[in-house]
Amino acid sequence: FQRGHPGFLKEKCICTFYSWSRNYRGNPGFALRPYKMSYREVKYFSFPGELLMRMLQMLVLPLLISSLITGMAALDSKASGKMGMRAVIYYMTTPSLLNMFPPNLVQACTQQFKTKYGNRTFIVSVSVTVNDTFLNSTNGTQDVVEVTREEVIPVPGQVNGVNALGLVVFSMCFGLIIGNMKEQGQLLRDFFDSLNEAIMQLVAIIMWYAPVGILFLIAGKIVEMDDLTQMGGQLGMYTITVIIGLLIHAVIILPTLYFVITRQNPFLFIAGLLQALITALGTSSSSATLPVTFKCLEENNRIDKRITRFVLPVGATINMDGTALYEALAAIFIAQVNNVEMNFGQIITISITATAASIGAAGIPQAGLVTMVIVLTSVGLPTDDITLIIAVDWFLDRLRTTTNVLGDSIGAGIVEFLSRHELRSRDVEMGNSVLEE
Ligand code: DAS
Repeated sequence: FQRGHPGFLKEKCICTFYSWSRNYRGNPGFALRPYKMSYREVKYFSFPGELLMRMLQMLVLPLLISSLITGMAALDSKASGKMGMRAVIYYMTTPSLLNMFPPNLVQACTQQFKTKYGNRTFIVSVSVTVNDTFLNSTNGTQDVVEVTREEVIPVPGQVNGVNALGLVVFSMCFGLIIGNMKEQGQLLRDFFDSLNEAIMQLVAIIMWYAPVGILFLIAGKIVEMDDLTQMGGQLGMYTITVIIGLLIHAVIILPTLYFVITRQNPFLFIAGLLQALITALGTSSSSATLPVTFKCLEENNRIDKRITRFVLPVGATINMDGTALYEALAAIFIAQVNNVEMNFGQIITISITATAASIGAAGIPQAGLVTMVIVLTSVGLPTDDITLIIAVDWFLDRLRTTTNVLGDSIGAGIVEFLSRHELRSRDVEMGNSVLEE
């Protein structure tokens, strides 16, 4: 770009940032050649972000097991039954609330996506940290790499290769059992309590590094993007529609629900979650953010540990409001692309299946893309049109994950408020038993 061209500054910043590269061909004028990072440089650049992802991911399974077991063990079956019912009702209502309006939102905001890409696959800048597929860049033009969904998107419902949902169910049952074993279960209860405490200490240490990791995670993605203007133009309206939907949920629906039930300031509550929301934005994984969500709720918002240890692991696995909205919007968008008119019944089907599909999505990057196949199939839409939206998914995944984490946290606040009587009576019982001893 010549001096004065709006892209000059951006191009100059990018090239200055990578000026050590052999591809930099500065010339006496101000024109700077665009720099294409090689695979190796993308790998090095994304390392600091990948390090944070791996550190958080290594904690997810031990934290999920220890927190659920200690949480369930701390409750008697009566209290956990009522609390569980409240949590499940919350999990079912929030995504349905959210999915009441996508059709109008899509009709209002998204213009018809006329130019279909045809059979060509996309120039997809897949994050190197997600898998080792990369783009061959030669002299500024890019050979399109055939990227199949299996390569790009991990297996649904799994965290670190383990079936998270199965682990959640096992931990809840095991926790309930040892919670009702009285003296016999005391050793196990103490063990899992200590394990949970130790993991939370580890989280506190990792959080010192988080700002650096999150910076590189997001910057690494932006740097890899080939042409923001190209993607923005074609999918801009769709992206704006999803962002508006997520914002309505995060800024209006959830805070209103929290205020109506607890009569407390929802934005003060959300302010205590900032670190967790930023981590969700950086990692695009509810599970990887789980340790930070625990820390924010228990330390900043003073939520009872017996609630967080029960609500958060289950919520991070099955309560995904952002994903439910995203899948509903994406399905309606793909219908528009194919000029398929959706009748009211089909739109309700999309909303219901999107809510159900979000339950099956795991809290890992781009899990929502996999379960979206369920939504598209339910209304007979072509599932391979997912590639139409995959190019912006790296960005929207971050936003919907942040909404998911916010939904889980607001749920913990609401369930704690509604369970305050059980918790208090449990404390009195514990107090009395200590006095008796
Ligand atoms: N990234 C998922 C999560 O962690 C959400 C999604 O893929 O839809 O919540």
